Amino acid sequence: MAEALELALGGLESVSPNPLVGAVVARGGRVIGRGFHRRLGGPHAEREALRDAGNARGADLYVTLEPCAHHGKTPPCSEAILEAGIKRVFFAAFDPNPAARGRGPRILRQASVEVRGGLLRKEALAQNAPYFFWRKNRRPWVLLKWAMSLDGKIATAGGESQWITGAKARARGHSLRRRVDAIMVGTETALADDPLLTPRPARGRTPLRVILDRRGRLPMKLKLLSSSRVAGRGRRLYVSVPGANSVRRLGKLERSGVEILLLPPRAGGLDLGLLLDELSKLEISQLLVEGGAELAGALLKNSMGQEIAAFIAPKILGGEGALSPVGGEGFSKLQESLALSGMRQETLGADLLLSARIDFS
Ligand code: AOF
Ligand code: ZN
Repeated sequence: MAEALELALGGLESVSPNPLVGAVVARGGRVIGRGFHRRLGGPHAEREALRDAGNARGADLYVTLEPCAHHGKTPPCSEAILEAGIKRVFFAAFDPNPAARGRGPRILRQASVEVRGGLLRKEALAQNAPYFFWRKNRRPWVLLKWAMSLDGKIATAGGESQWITGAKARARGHSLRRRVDAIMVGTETALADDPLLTPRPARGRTPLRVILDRRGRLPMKLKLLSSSRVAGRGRRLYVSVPGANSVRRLGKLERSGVEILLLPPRAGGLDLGLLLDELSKLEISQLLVEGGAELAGALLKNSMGQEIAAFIAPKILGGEGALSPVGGEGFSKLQESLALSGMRQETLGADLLLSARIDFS
């Protein structure tokens, strides 16, 4: 099962909103087949491992998620397992997908396959934390990313931010973009950076790009709001409130291929909870937030952030007026501050990536 968990990671940049799943076929304690779910819409891990094994009659199957029994984009794994003549199935975690949950194991048991769940369950839950979170809460797992100097600034006092970190760190940022279903920025960041928000180099799919503009302030010449010739392929979603944009402006956005979401107005900012509900309905299970400070502050203050990826450059920017990554009111009491755990570090050239998950129940 440990090997199946390792294999599952092969799908990190290509399966979301599906979970990462790995599978191993073994006979007499020897591995005879390996597989993982490679890409959204592609075969499930079980089928890949069974195909790799060739003849799997009488063998055992280890899989990190319960085998499905439903017809989705692919046929049920339970059928493939029965056809292959697998004798025992070990799986790590139940699948919270209402179309799946418990059905596969039940069907297999009825056909006299021995089925045992819960092997390395904790590890499997941690590996697919975003997937389980989305299924349970019907809100995307929110990963907040920023790049800052060693003294915690995301821009100079003069507003410059390109670039604080080096090429390796920025390439790692693009791999984070590939993992998620959508990437979002607030108004100030869209104005200051005029970002494209596409994973580069481009390979596979382009995540949905979400641009927030409550007051209808963003100029139409921004790359993200321009024609798809400039913005690149892939869906874009412009979020505002009714009345903030003229009908003409909205029409122009639509002609540029931008989709529009108008949320009911709310004092003090966009209704981010409602926005996350809407994104979840669009099958956004993981959302990467790339700034700015105000948006990060609002999300974190309202328990809408689950993970942080902080790139840190060995530079000092200084300046009281220079922004730090999390704005807004903050937490005035230490006791109310957000606690994170599982902090991991990666060295990327001269820079560091620190990532951690926010503790929540
Ligand atoms: C498995 N093995 O490797 C994966 C499973 O649209 P489909 O056909 O790809 O089905 C997607 C759903 O199947 C997904 O939401 C989750 O419930 C389950 N994923 N199941 O048996 C796998 N990736
Ligand atoms: Zn399946």
